[in-house]
This record gives sequence, C-alpha cells and structure tokens, in this order.
Amino acid sequence: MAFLAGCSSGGVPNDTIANASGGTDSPAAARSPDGKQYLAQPLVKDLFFADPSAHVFDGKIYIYPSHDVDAGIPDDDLGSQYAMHDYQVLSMDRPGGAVTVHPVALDLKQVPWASEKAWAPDAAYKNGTYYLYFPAKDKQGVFRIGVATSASPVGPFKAEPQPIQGAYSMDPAVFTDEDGQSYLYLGGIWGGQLQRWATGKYDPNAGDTDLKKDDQPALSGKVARLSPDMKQLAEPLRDAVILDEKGKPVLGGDHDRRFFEGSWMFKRGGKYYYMYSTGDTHFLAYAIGDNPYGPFKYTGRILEPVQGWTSHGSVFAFKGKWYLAYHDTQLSNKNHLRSAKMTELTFNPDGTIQTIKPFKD
Ligand code: FUB
Repeated sequence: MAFLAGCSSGGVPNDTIANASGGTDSPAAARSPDGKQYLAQPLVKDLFFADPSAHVFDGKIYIYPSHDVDAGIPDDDLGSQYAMHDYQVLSMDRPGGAVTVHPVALDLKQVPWASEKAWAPDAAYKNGTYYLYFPAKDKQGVFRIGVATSASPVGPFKAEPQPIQGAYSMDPAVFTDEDGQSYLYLGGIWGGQLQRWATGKYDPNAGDTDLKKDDQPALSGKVARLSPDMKQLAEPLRDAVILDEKGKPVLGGDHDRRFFEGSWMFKRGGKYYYMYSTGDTHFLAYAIGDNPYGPFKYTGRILEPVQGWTSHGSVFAFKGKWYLAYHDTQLSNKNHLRSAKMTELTFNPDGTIQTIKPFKD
C-alpha cells in the first residue's frame, strides 16, 4: 500500500505534511545547525530518500531515489555508511503537491548477482515498459549496473539476471533524446570505483580515490548509447569529457570543477546539459555540449553545497517550468540519512543557470 508523505519546497509550497501512518508530522528542523534557514523542505519526513532522479511520465512526476537506512556503519571515504538495500518510488501530481511513497519497488535480495549498496538509481520508459537502472556491488565487491523492468512506473521491478555487460561503477542516469535514442551515463570516483577502471579493465589495486595525477586530465564520467531493448549497451562506454574555458580537459587537481559522481543529462534549447557532483567540494556543477556524448564545456554551478557531504540531484521540466530535485541532511544531520527536496530552477536568457543556494540566508 502506498502512503502520503510530507512535502514542501521553497517556491513550491506543499499541500500536506503527513507521515507514514497518515498522521500530521511535526515540522522538520527549521534551521541548520549553524542557524541558516533551508530553501526547501523535505519531500518525505519519516523515511530517508536521497539522490532523487525525477521524471515526468504520463503527466505525473515520479522520483527514483536511493532509500537511505542507518546500518550503524561509521563514515569513511569509500561511503561504507551508505548501506542501502532497496528502492521505493515517490510520485506527485505537480511540484508542491502531496507526495505518495510507493512500496518497495526492488530489493537487492531479488537481484541474483548483487550483494550490497543499492546506491543512486534512475529510470526510463519505452514502449509500455519502465526500466529501473541501479548500481550495486556484485558478490566480489565490484560495483556493477543492473536493469529491472515493470509495467508500472512505481514497480515492482523485475531485475535481469545479469548486470549490464560493459557497464561499471555507479550512479547510472538515462537520458532519452528527442529522436527516441537513450543514453546511459555513469561513474563515480573514490567509493564509486571509477578509478579502478582507468585502463578499461578492473584493477583492485588502483586505489580508493582518483588517479592521483593532479596535472593530468581528470577521470571522466562515462556515456554509451543503449540498445533498442534498453537492457544492454549498444557500444563501449566513452568518456564524457568536461573542458575548461580554454577548451582543455579539466584537470584532476581541479576539485571545484572535475567530475566526481552523480551524472545527469537534460536538453534545453538544442543544448545538452551535463550535471554532476564535484564530490569533496560539494557542488552540483554543469557543463554544456552540442550532443549527448560531449565534450561538455564547464559552465558553472547549479547548486552550492548543501548540509551533508554528498550532493546529487536531477533537473526536469514540468508544465513549462524547470525544477531541481536534490537532497540534504536537514532531518538527521548525518551524511548517510538524507532527505529529497525540490526547488524551481531559473535559466538566464543566454541558457546559463542561476546558481541555487540551499539556504535562504
Ligand atoms: O547514495 C549513495 C551515493 O552517495 C550516491 O551513489 C552518490 O551519488 C552519493 O550521493
């Protein structure tokens, strides 16, 4: 059974604040630990949802988030504390509308190849089928990307017996272009293991951070066209290269601009906007290209650092307006217990994006 949950956002006031048992919830912490007022309020107040990937299917908003849990694991640089094991979908009729939290859509127990770490997912739709793309570690502890299908946008989803061949690392995001062709973006350094694939083959000895070559091009997120059945890569992964103002690849030492994790692609005005997280500098940055593969020119920041270590989100259009779905740790003040939020996003006349500050003062 689905239930309504609290929902309220800066600029998009909510209809109801309710908890899982249907009762009225108390207001979330009004201010951050250092006294700042939050721009937006959590979409859900009695469960933790992060990494919100938002899509509009059939005129309704569906959010595919990570479902954060407290496994009592201390924070480390590999993200061991993010010990999630299942997915639930959120839906709403409009930004600021009541949020429905749907039942478990997929549990890693139902995925034959997976062992742990149900990290940030995404979804796509084609020809009557919904596809859930999700990362998880396999039985050997290597991050892989899986795909599961359903006739409903909220699941339950049935996983394919094997991970997507040729895909690796984490944070899958699927973009479908106007011609109907879909592309899979993925990758994340440090705990996301992308650095271990730098040669194209998995190297467990490649370390737990990045290439450690600050004056060399940074590791890129990856992109590949999906096969017509949406379940395989139609080609090998390519680098989604981010260029600086001189047209040179952003360097590994440029932590304010280099790719870390959290790929998201959207298209506006014929341009391809590649959003990503800069990880240890905590920005959601964006770079613009002329096609889905890039290269993408670094353009700026979409979101300044939120409360909590990670930042990860999605951008979507609904009835002529644009929105950013993101997360922070307002309800827990713990890095691994995050709350999804939503706020409006504004483009400048030249196509650049007005940077969002997650606090009002
Ligand atoms: O939710 C676990 C991980 O934290 C995600 O996969 C990353 O993008 C970061 O948000």
